[in-house]
Amino acid sequence: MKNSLLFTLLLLGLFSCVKDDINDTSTSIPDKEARTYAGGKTTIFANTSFSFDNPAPNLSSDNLAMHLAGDMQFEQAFVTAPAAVNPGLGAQFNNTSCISCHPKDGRARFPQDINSNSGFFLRTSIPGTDIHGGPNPTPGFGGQLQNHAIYGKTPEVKFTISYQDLPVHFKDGTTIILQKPIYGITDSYIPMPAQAMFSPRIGPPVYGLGLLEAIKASDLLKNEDVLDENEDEISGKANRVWDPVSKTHQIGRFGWKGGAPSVMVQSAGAYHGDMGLTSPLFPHEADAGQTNGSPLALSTPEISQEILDQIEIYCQTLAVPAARNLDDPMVIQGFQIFEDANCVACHIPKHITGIIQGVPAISNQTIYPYTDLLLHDMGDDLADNRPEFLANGNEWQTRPLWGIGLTNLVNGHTNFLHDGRARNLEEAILWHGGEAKKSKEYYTDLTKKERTSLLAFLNAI
Ligand code: HEC
Ligand code: HEC
Ligand SMILES: [Ca+2]
Ligand SMILES: [Ca+2]
Ligand SMILES: [Ca+2]
Repeated sequence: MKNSLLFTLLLLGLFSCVKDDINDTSTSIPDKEARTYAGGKTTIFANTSFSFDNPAPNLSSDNLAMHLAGDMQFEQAFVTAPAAVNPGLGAQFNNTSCISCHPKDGRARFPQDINSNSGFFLRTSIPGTDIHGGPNPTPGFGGQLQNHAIYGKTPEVKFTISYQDLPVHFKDGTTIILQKPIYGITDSYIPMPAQAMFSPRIGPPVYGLGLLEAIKASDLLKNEDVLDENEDEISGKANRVWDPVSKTHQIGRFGWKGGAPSVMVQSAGAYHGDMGLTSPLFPHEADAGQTNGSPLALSTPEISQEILDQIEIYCQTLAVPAARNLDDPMVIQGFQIFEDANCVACHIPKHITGIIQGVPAISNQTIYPYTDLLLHDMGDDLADNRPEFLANGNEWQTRPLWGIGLTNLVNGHTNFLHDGRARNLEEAILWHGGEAKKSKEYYTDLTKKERTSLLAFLNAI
């Protein structure tokens, strides 16, 4: 009895020894603890359908009060003036509230009906630039096409869409058919200039943005390699865009081409272009080209500076969800593939934030957003062929990947990329071309199990 127990114990010991050895050879994810706290001290642990809609847990009481006020503003639906509450919508607009395009502070799904009230719209411009080097507004239409209007007014256009099949072949014989959307316009209120270019965009998630804003410009510029001097075929470039607040050029950090320098400018721009609401930052109605709207500055902007300040703090201080399952062997293998496929060249895992005056919660944080915030040529299939400041028609800004695995739980869909064309994470990878072509090919050469592991890693961060 005694002996056989000893024997069993020995066996067990041996077994666990062997098991430990297996664990040791499969590398664990380095900095696991720090990666779990993807947003530093702003991180929250909440795997629910509201994972994106939480104030950072470390906010000062002043900032929290502003955040909560901004939360309310983010949800306000605007209506035709005059009205007792939230007047001033339009005359032309794409949607009526921030939340309708950033549902639960996450991302909008690709609309079934391209002209429904959705998180989708087309930007527009003609060749050349404006006085600040930005997109040259399309005469009569400005920089964005509004496909809705208040009662009695005319939308600028309606959008059209058709699809082209793009087969992708894997080394193991699997084929996947991507659907390439081809956009157009119809029913324009005046003829569309023939040279007009269009760029499709969908509402991205809005958590963690203050942290991205707080990364020092000098740290971002260190990762630039405009002339590809290290010859890895990857040439990140920061966008430099006009900042109407400081009236200088600044690094572009927000929007799918990095076209906005700050949360403030992006948000005031959204009130203006997406909803037709004037503010101290954009005092003229967006529909300046139309005879049916007033291009004049209103004596009182439709959105006050106070609301802009609240909405800014709100978008700056939404908590980042913690990474999950980093001990799962598949996730660990996926991490290794993420490195080996050189996804990390653009989706740079780690950054350290500088200081944002008045918002200590997002200052001096070690974060894992998985982006370089730089522009990259992503190939012809993904191109919009429309420049935006330094971004050419093939370039897009590397997206942060933190929290991306919670998209389905929060938003009930998995539509990714700048216009929501990818129907799942795998398709998002398969759309990568240009500078990311090698990474894409690394992926299509993997076995099914390895591909699943990489997707498991994306779903865990
Ligand atoms: C009609 C849909 C729509 C509405 C309404 C809308 N947004 Fe957006 N939002 C977008 C799209 C599309 C983008 C990407 C823009 C681009 O690429 O230039 C975006 C980008 C952003 C970003 C930058 C996110 C990032 O990671 O780059 C912020 C911040 C933002 N919106 C805040 C707001 C706020 C605040 C409001 C309300 C005042 C609002 N949005 C209203 C569609 C919308
Ligand atoms: C050359 C730079 C580069 C490389 C390398 C790269 N990416 Fe990307 N990635 C981007 C850019 C730029 C976008 C945004 C493209 C767009 O929206 O059209 C993006 C978008 C994504 C998205 C969708 C994000 C969103 O919010 O919709 C995922 C997922 C993704 N990349 C994963 C990967 C993986 C996995 C790899 C490695 C196999 C990889 N990327 C390699 C630059 C890169
Ligand atoms: Ca208005
Ligand atoms: Ca317009
Ligand atoms: Ca390079």
